[in-house]
Amino acid sequence: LKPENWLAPASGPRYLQLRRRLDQAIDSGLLQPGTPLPSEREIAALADLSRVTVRKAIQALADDGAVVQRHGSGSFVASRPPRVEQSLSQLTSFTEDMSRRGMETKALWLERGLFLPSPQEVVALGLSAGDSVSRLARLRMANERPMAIERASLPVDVLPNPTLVQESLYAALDASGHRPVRAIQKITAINLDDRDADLLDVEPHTAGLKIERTSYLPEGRVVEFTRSIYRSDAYDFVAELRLSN
Ligand code: 16G
Repeated sequence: LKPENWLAPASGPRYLQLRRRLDQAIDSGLLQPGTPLPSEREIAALADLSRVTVRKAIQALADDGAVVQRHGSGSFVASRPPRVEQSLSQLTSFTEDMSRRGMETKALWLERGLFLPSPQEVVALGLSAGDSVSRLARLRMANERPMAIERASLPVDVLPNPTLVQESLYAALDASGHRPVRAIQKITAINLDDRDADLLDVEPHTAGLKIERTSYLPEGRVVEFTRSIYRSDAYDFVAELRLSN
């Protein structure tokens, strides 16, 4: 472990700078899960910081779960849950994706019912004056870990009773013969606001992935307009590209 790899200058309080550097060293694999951190004394000497500052940085990493402190034997890089590799070429549901990986899904409902549509929903779903909209907002979890916040809007005739959706929206749409067959998805990088960061159990202002999915029925009508926020530390989105001729 060469100090020049992880002790570049930065701004802010010194213990936070050090914490960020160590975090980056962990993220990049320079410090591997399960391996010990250098001792407080070594880090203090390498980084030219006081031991109090180093202790504060390590404590902050421990509070985040990035390192584990073992009494008498120092601090170790915590093991991280594996990232999910999600294909962008298949129109699947969260429940299907997670169960295929043998992961347990859970939903925490944030909103579920019929509402007056926002102008954005009117446009996205092609609603007429006076139409209501069926809304489902959920925090989605896999193996007890929050993965994404999803806010789905659907035309009422497609989903007249959102409160009847148990866990999987697509299972409900399957059952009523409204399963989408095509979707357009847009991914945008964002910084999480305090509320979403709290729900996803990450630091405020962490990077997140905003994903908008508009799904269509075979006859071309929009069946779903969903705005999701996915954890950027939990997902890799993968698409297969082919040479077009
Ligand atoms: C996925 C979709 C979401 C869809 C949901 C249905 C993305 C970004 N979003 O999470 O649009 O509503 O699956 O899942 O992939 P469910 O059937 O488990 O409710």
